[in-house]
Amino acid sequence: MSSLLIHNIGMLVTPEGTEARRGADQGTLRVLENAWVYTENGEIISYGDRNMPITMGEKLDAGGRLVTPGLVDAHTHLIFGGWRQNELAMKLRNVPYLDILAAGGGILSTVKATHAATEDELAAKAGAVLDEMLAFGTTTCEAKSGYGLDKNEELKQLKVIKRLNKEHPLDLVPTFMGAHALPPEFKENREDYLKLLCEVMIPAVAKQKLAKFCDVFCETGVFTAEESRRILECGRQYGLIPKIHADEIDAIGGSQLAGEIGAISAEHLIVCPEEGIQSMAQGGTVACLLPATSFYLNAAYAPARKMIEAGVPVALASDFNPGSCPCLNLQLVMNIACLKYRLTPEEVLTGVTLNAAAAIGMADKVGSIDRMKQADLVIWDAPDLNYLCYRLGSNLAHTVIKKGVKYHG
Ligand code: IZC
Ligand code: ZN
Repeated sequence: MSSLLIHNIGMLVTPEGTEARRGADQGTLRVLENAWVYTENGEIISYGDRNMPITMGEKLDAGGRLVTPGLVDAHTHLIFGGWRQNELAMKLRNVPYLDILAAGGGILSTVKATHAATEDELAAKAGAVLDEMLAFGTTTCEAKSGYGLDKNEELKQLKVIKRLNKEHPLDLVPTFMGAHALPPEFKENREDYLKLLCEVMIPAVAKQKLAKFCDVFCETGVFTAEESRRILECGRQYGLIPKIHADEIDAIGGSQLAGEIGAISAEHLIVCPEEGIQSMAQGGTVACLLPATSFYLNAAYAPARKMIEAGVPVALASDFNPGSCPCLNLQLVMNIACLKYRLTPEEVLTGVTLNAAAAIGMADKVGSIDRMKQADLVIWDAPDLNYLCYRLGSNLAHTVIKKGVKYHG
């Protein structure tokens, strides 16, 4: 048995429970001063501010620092070949994201670079990204395919996710996103690609148990709301839980659809209309917001406050990808969520921990400091949560603990 007692915690801050927190509950945290956490075999056994257990196992002095749950990144496009730094000059000339895509660049250029890469190359590259994520305090991460757009190429990406989940300390949760763009060769026959998705790719992914979720880019020039419905319903028949990229650039019905079909989460929601918010509130959908993408696209910010007021649980994620957000730093996401969404530090912490875990079906295992959950914790170079959300641009993660094992400390 291995055990770890973290003591001399100046402030322990965490949301509580195994479900997404909405409304006023999103901003209600448990706060303990002069606290400790005791873990055994990678699980949280107990914590408190009194009656610290006497143990012969390993001890870690937190030095009076802040401790929170490990951060959960609920939305990443982790596996890809190449980068897209060549798009920066176009962005600076105000060429829109969807125009770059329509001209065969954007996602489609990453598709080419991903096809050209071997599984080993993709794993080495994404593994280095995961190392960096862990150093910034992320202990669980969702990862999408979607740069294959072809059965074997999509399976290749998902196999890399499966392999990294075994090899790397971070937990990875896989999402199939074959509906990320329409391959150019299907431009004149969209129906054939929809059939390929529903009749070939989704069944193959499900058979090999390579994904937990199915995601669609519901956007002008990509997939319509009706096409998205069809793909997500098909995925569900094969056991893949629906997720959707909705209202990122244009509101074409994605958020309404998310609530109607009971999607576990809807992502982006930059231009989410009132009806979309209501639909998500009714459908129990988590709004997974990506503030660093708004920053990077010089776009508007999702109406996060309205969502919280309407009882929609808000999660916050990086959207790490080579185009619209080449940033994996959830601390920066927390800063932007405070400053631009006007969320409180308490609401933000719930957004990057428990609600993010709920958005990827992991709220029973991670996302809070609760008994029997995984011992995923971060000791921050910060005295309290306000300080963590206030400092900008430094990595404040002091020690990152994943399943009771210490990293970067
Ligand atoms: O590669 O541009 N929005 N998909 C939808 C992305 C951004 C990733 C990309
Ligand atoms: Zn995305």
